[in-house]
Amino acid sequence: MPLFEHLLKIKEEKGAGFFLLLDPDRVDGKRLAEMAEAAAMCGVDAILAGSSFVGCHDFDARMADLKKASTLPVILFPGNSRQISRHVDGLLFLSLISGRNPTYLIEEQVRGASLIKSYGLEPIPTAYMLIESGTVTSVQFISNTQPIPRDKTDLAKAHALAAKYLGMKMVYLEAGSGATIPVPEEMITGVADYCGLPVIVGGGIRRPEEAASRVAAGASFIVIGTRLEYENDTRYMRELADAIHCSEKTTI
Ligand code: 1GP
Repeated sequence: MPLFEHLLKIKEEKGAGFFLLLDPDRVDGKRLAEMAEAAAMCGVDAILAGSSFVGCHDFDARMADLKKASTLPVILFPGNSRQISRHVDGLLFLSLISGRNPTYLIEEQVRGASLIKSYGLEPIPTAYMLIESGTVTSVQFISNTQPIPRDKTDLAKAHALAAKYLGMKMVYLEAGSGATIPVPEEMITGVADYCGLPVIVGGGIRRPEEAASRVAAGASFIVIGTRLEYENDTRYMRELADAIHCSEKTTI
């Protein structure tokens, strides 16, 4: 089954999906494999791999090891065109549409497209929107773009609708890795209802209640990285999975 269809099925069957973000720049190889194995037993639905805008030198080999250790789909979440590996199930083909920096709107995509084709990877066109979260995040600093203010739901809605009309398949509302405060529920509801695309929400989500309230607000997928990165806390991973899968949606 194509990756995007598989993700839609998860959303349909469980209400929402849980993506564990693993960043090979921040987690060593042994730990990546351990976490990938644990994830499958703890209710995680897919692994997102990548994210740092820097990129480690042996990225491809790290992805191969990660894929070998995982029974879950491994989805690339590339920070740039150098973070493309053949050893994955597909990728979020991101465009940073909240910003006005052509490098992350289209240039990196042009650089990576032919490699994606030659590897036969499934790209999922995804509108990546950075949302203000209390501090300057790495994405904001490296991309040199302004996040959408957290109280400007209308602006987020307009960006998401434009993305839909451009043919994008998903929206990613990103507060930034390690964000002080996650994306507000009101914005998630506004965007999900208005554009009707599946909404991925990530950045600064640490507690099961925070994940559950984002699902209740209309998120289709929750991304959690930092909170699970440094400890081998499988019980907590399971609690987060339960919160994401059991939440009642209040909107869509
Ligand atoms: C970052 O949305 C992801 O790109 C996850 O953020 O590391 O804060 O969980 P955290």
